[in-house]
Amino acid sequence: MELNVLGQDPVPAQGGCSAGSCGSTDTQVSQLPEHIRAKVQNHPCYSEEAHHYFARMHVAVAPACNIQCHYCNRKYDCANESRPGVVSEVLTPEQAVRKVKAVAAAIPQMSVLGIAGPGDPLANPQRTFDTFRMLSEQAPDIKLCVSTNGLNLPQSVEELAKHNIDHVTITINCVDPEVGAKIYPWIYWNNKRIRGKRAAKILIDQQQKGLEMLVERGILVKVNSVLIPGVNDEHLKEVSKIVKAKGAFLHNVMPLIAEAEHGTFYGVMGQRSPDADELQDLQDACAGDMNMMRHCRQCRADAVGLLGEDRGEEFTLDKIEAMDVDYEAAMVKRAAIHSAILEELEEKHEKKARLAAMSVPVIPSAAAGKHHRPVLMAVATSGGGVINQHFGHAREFLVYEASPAGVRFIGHRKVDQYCIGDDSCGEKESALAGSIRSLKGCEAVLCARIGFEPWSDLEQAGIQPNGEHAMEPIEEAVLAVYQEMIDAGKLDAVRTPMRSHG
Ligand code: CLF
Ligand code: SF4
Repeated sequence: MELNVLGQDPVPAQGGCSAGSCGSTDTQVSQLPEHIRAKVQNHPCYSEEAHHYFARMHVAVAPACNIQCHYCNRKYDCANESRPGVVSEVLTPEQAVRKVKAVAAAIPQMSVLGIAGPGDPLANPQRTFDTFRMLSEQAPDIKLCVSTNGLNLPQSVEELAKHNIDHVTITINCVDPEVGAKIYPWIYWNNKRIRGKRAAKILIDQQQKGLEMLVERGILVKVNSVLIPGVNDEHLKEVSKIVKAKGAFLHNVMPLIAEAEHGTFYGVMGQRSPDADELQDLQDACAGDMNMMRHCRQCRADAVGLLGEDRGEEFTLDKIEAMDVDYEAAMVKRAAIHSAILEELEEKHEKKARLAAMSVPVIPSAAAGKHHRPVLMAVATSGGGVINQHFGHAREFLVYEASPAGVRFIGHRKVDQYCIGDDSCGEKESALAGSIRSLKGCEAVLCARIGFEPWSDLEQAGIQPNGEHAMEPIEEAVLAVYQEMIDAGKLDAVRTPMRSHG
């Protein structure tokens, strides 16, 4: 059977165009200098567009950590890059390499291998760099990526460069030791435990020095920041300015997840997490200064697959042992699939550029000088940049904002999958209610199909279900629905300025 660009069986189109012919807004990537574009165009975290097509995987080879964060409990994965409350199985470097080759052969759109825990990768230099060294020798077509708290970064830059690691994430929650002392109770530095503001200052200095050294070497740096309401929320705007000025490529502000049952300091003390609006407001406020990542899924330290999906269960050690991997053949197939995806994206960029050159308004009424309020819409997709998922099968929805200025990606909302295709789900009703709650603020939900029951519940909640754009590119479908809402007179004309599109 012929595979589509995602290496999946093709899904019959229902009146739309082929997978990936258009996708999410990402004009920035197409405008980057060639050498940077080559680094980000197939990295699912560094390009919002790429995350619809390319997959990443993590290997959990780094158990130790050299600092303590108030949002972390060492029983779980490093919360600087991962969702707290998740425990990943630690692998040896040899097991990790076997796993990467097995996954890369089975999931041809896998483009990046990251080490992000379960502790801090650079606090486990031997295990981390052994893994990178073997991979660069045995799987040279895979991009290597690492995420760190930054304490050991300056002394690791040389080694990172040696292994051709082009992408480094540093978690920077503050640039002021006063703020830092409220986030980090201690660090372990030069064989001593150091506490309070002194500890925070050392950590901040190391992070900033590491950032400068990486930028100097042309390594792309993403900065992660955990948004902790009342602790660093206002302060993160300054963090964003400073890291941008020093050359960071991307800023990823992630919401604090603090649950008492995780046993973290913040969880136990009742520190609250930000809601979706607070997160978006801060991302918008920072966006004036730099590119913001809004599609982070706070993955596990052993995550496998497209962002938002986790196929780790298919690649447990016993299953990998039983797999017969011909990596040379897999590389050939992967190269063909990757270039097919990139060709499609290139066509999409060219089409967008042509329309922009013709000054065609995205919404015709905008040309007539009419203003309409922006609308949030949720989309069910399993990848490929198209609307291709059944409402009841979605574990998350992507949220887009449509306005006369166009469509922009806002973020994602996780939901409990309420329909598993049979009658075994006794929790169906409450899970559906949970899904509807998580779509708060959205006025429409676009999916490939939807049943009668959720349809009427969504309508009652003021969210219009729409299954008419199945297999269509997301952005085009969102714009079409927005236009339909305008035509139906559902959007009041407003004279207030639009929210800025940073
Ligand atoms: Fe992994 Fe991180 Fe590399 Fe991506 S994840 S090490 S940069 S390959 Fe991505 Fe996952 Fe968010 Fe991380 S969605 S948690 S940002
Ligand atoms: Fe936990 Fe990661 Fe912080 Fe270490 S750096 S304490 S593993 S969240």
